[in-house]
Amino acid sequence: MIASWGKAFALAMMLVPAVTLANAPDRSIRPEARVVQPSYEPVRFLGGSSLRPQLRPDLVASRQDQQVQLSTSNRAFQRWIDQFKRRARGQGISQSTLDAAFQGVSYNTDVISRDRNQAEFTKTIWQYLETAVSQTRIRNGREALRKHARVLDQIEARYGVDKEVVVAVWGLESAYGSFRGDTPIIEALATLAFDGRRGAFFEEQLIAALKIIQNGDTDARNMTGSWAGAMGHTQFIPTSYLAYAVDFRGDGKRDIWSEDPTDALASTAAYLANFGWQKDRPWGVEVKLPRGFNYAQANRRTKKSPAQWGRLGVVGLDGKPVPNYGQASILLPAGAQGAAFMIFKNFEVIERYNSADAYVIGVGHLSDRLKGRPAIQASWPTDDRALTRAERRELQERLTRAGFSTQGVDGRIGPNTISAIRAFQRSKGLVPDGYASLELLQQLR
Ligand SMILES: [Ca+2]
Repeated sequence: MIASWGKAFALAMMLVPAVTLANAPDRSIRPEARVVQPSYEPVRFLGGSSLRPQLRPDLVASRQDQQVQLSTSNRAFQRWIDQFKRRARGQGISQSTLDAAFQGVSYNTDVISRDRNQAEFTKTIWQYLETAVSQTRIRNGREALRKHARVLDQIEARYGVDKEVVVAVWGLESAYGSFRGDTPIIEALATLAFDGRRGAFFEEQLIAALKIIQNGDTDARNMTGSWAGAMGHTQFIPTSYLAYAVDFRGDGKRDIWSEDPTDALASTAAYLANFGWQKDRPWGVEVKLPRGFNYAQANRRTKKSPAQWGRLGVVGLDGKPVPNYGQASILLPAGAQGAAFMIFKNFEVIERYNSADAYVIGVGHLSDRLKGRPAIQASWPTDDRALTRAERRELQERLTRAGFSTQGVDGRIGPNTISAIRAFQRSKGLVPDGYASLELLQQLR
């Protein structure tokens, strides 16, 4: 989800389940945002696939071996729960909370197989946006704005976060509440904590989930969500819930699980407000770059006022300098061949929810469409496709061998790889946009 796991999960709201490319638009819980990294920041893959170890040998063995493995796991799991309960009591969870929460909990093989089988193939930004900001999602979002107009206005007034942005998050996280997840959270988190891959993270989430139950906001039976622990209409993970969820009506419960989305939407607004949302300011605007633009400046670390960018020839689609919405950088999510955006402080605020560029653009653009603003105007390089993980590794190996070191081969297109790509592009007289395209890989072959 974010550059480093510690920071990532401390700040992020949620985990993203793998969603396969075969999903029809708008039926996914949320569109897969693990887009091939096109921009100028570390890749911040949602599901952490970049840090994912290979399938364990014991789970790629024959079916029979798997069954043996799983029954062993369940016995070991029950022993782990006993030890975990001692640790939980040390953190203030009562015996009665633990007894109630762990009633009927067993090793959940479905959670593990989902955790292990995240997609190798990723989407390009335009494929992602086709689903994330589809006509259906726009239409349903406008309907949600109408249906919940009163409470959304109240939430906007209290937290100063544009209601269309709150609704856009809702639309991407759960298709406006349609897919909130029905996996029992305690069982899922306990299974993931026991499993050990990112075990410390999931144990922290499990403790947080137990605190939520102990506080009386909900009970274990109602505490459901995604297989990876994200809960409710806007998919809060337990630690984010404890830190940021709100009880909007003051009925004593922060209820993000119920059919009524009020607390979940208010919690989302509170979260975005906490990280400095600037009301009525854009996340970003589509811009035109001048001929001869210095692509090395399309970099998250390079910030200028819209007027300064205007003097360099970077203007809005109307040909005029962009209004002064504050310091901005230029983002090219598909390299020099696709749309260009001037992005502002609110881009960074949405990143606190989920820091994949594609997700932020998806939320931002969906919110624009809900405000009646136009579609993205530029065309995308649709002949291109996203590199697979194997191809990203190959790209790094070949760049490094050609004398453009990527400082390691991990299949993640982070700042070192982007710098190496730019250096290679410059050496070949190509546009140094740092974009990891298939064409670039073919040139290296
Ligand atoms: Ca409430």
